[in-house]
Amino acid sequence: MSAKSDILVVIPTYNEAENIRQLAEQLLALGLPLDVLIVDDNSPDGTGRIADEMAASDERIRVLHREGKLGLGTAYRAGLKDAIAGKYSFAVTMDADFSHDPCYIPEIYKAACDRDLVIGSRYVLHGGVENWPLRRRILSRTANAVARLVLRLRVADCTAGYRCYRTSALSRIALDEIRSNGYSFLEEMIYLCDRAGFRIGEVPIIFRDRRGGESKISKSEIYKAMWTLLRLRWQSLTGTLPEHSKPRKI
Ligand SMILES: Nc1nc2c(ncn2[C@@H]2O[C@H](COP(=O)(O)OP(=O)(O)OP(=O)(O)O)[C@@H](O)[C@H]2O)c(=O)[nH]1
Ligand SMILES: [Mg+2]
Repeated sequence: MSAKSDILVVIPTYNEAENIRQLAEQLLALGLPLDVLIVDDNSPDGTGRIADEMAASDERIRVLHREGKLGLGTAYRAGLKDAIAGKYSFAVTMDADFSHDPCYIPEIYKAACDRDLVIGSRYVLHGGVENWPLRRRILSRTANAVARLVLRLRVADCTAGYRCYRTSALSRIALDEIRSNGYSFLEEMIYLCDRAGFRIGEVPIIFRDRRGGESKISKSEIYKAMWTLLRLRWQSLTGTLPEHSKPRKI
């Protein structure tokens, strides 16, 4: 870890050999006080090896190797815990495939000065999605609308993975009690953050379809996300959510 870094950028990877080197280079070139943590699940395409090579030549890059594909949610959780343990002020999570353009990080970081969570948002004014097929657009819009409705969230983009968390606020979330291991981690996490009274902001981004490599999202992840929403609503109604995420008394 470099001595002065304020931000840990957490990048979960599974088969991102085509993207990871260029992404890390762009992040380091931003000129921000940031370190990069790549959480790789033993990618068969050698992403982990490329990440190791980069880590060997730049102390701002580290790699967390896991034995196999353990899911996006657990990769985020491991990265967030690392950011807390490493005493970074902020943890930024982003995809490795350039859907989340690093050029937005300075603005997200700026917005984070008076927020506990800032979302790189597709669904606020000036945000958007480019070159996604209609099917993906409809799916994403619907997933967001349902999440907002079921969880009563006012956030425009609840399923975005481009986020900046204030690590001191993260201590109010029982990370180990989050049950979603996959993509639905994003919905569960934002719900818990909202209930824990996080000051949530959104910065517009243009989301672009992945540059190289293949998608890992499957149909079962979509069903799991729906199930997660119902479970969270049920837990809320029955008062069985983790203690930390009870609504604030104002
Ligand atoms: N460590 C780890 N990373 C994962 C896993 N699943 C996905 N990822 C990474 O999480 C990020 C998001 O996954 P994507 O496949 O891009 O999912 P997506 O953006 O919904 O799908 P596309 O739009 O098709 O790219 C990428 O950086 C992936 O490499 C996993 O099981 N473990
Ligand atoms: Mg992607």
